[in-house]
Amino acid sequence: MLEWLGLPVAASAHAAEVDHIMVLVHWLMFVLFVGWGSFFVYVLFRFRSRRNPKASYAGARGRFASVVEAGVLVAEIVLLAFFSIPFWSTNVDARPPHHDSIELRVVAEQFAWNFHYPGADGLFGRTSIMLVDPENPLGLDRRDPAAKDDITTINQLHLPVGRTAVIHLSSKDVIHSLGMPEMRVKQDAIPGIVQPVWFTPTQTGRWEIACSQLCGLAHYRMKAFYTIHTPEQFEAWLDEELAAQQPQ
Ligand SMILES: [Cu+2]
Repeated sequence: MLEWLGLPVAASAHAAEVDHIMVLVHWLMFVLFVGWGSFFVYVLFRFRSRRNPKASYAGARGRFASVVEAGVLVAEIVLLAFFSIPFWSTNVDARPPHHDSIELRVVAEQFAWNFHYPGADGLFGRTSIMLVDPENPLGLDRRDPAAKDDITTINQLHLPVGRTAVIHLSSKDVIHSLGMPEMRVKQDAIPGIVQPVWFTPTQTGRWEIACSQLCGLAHYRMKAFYTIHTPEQFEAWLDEELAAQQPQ
């Protein structure tokens, strides 16, 4: 079934578990589709007007229908209680320990993705809406000491492989959605809310981030690229960006 779904490469630690749940859901849907489809064809034949000129007002008799419905209900409860809810509590609710993760801010806007890395001090510099301009879409205050080593990028996200990335996701204007199919990550970015999202990339590569929420006329071109580097490549990239972005 997994091959039939044609999913993109699974490149994060929790991806296999998401795929497993998707496979189970698709099996259930497949069984329901075949079941309902054959029942529909049977009913067309069995209750054709030639043999049944007068409608039956009594409806179905027997317990078969209720047994099947109870079966579907049990399958759905099993999927929720034994797969989805445990997955959610271990991968979404349980926040990873702070010390070995890499934290960054992602701020969506019509129609671009802004990325903000805290730099070596681990502190995000002050941002202010008053400082937002086309050159400084995040409104980062470079006079703030914590902002000295901050790195900002537009539509280019870089992360190291094997380290948990914790993204603080927000939006400047309307609801957008951070879609990273290869990481099996999708999270709405909502104005006024900072939503944490985390995942651990397990493969290096370069893929696309798509805005997954219809957010305006140019929604279709609100895309960014994300690169998963080896740790050495990532450090080299950080150094290079820091040197390039130092205030003159
Ligand atoms: Cu968008």
